[in-house]
Amino acid sequence: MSTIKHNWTREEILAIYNKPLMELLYEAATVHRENHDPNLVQVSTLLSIKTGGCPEDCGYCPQAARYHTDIEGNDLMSVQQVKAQALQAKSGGCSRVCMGASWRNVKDGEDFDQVLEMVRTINKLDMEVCCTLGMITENQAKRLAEAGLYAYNHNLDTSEEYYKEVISTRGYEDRIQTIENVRKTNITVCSGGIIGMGEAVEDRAGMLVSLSTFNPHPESVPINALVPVEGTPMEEQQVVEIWEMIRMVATARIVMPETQVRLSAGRTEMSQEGQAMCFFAGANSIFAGNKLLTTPNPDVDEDMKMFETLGLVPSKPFINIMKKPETVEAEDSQYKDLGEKPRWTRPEHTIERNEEAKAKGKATAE
Ligand code: SAM
Ligand code: DTB
Ligand code: SF4
Repeated sequence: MSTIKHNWTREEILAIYNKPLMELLYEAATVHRENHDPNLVQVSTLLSIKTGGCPEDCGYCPQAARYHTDIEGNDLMSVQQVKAQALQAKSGGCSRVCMGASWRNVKDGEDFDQVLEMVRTINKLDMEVCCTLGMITENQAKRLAEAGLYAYNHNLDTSEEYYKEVISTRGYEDRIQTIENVRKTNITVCSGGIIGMGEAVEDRAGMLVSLSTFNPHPESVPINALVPVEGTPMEEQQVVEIWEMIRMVATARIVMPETQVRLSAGRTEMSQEGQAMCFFAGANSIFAGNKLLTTPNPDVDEDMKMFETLGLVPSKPFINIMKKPETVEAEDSQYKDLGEKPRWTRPEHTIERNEEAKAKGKATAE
């Protein structure tokens, strides 16, 4: 078994990322085999339970209200709608449903109560439930855990230094605080980031330093390739080369041997041969379904054919824990709605490309 190390430095990680590719692949595949069944892949489906109209200025995101993108916004879905979609995903071989909301942070109240009910409902379908709802407090994390949440996704997105070039409305330290709040419960942590936002290789290594110095490591690390969406500040970014994705996946695998490394956004631009190299390099989970949150994803049939060609088998839910989390009904909850109004950081420095995209959005709307 590989040793689990929590004090990786940027230099060590860069040295791994920049190895000759054949050496990097061999090393990553070896670590992968020592820690995982290389033929198993965990399949999640994404469900955008509340879409668009977000107050944040994340430079990559089509759901930020200030940019003018073509997406269709939606209020919070009903529990019944969520149940129907979860059942469909289950019959398609998905073991996990990941519900995303275009919120800066969770606010106590009716909407959050409804999300808790969605968590209970999916848990009862014997599926893993994941949520990505923005920043959460310790009490909110405990309420999600009590409802039966399996994982909470909260991405660091990039290095602490480059984060300031991407988002001005929230701080890196609040992202870390949220992950620490999740860690105070038995919910597993899903945290990763995006490559292809104009960051340097040093920033990719910096993000992996932040992730791999968490103790324990996140149970799941999504590696997204930026999907450049028209109207966002990053609309003109070049799509990342597959080689960069392969290097990022392999490096994440080596520095976090036991973690599920998730080949996430950007797969529509990748060939199946390219994706196969990512699986060889240690990726062992994906998002399946024709849509991510708002942007396209490969056809489910195509993915299933790819699995067949590669001999990959979708894993059953809860194989990484002893049993599925229990769910407590709302009326039996030991945690109250505290009506919290936490003061999450608002750095509000200026990011030129975000300001330009915002001004362009305003002009188009007028
Ligand atoms: N609002 C919540 C938050 O920001 O934490 C949850 C939803 S947010 C859309 C989830 C993640 O999707 C982001 O952290 C980011 O990593 C990823 N994402 C958003 N837009 C993307 C894009 N255009 N390309 C790749 N990944 C993207
Ligand atoms: C993650 O790291 N990637 C997923 C999930 N976690 C929530 C989201 C990708 C979103 C891509 C852009 C979109 O479809 O809006
Ligand atoms: Fe909002 Fe999340 Fe998109 Fe940022 S990434 S704009 S917080 S939905």
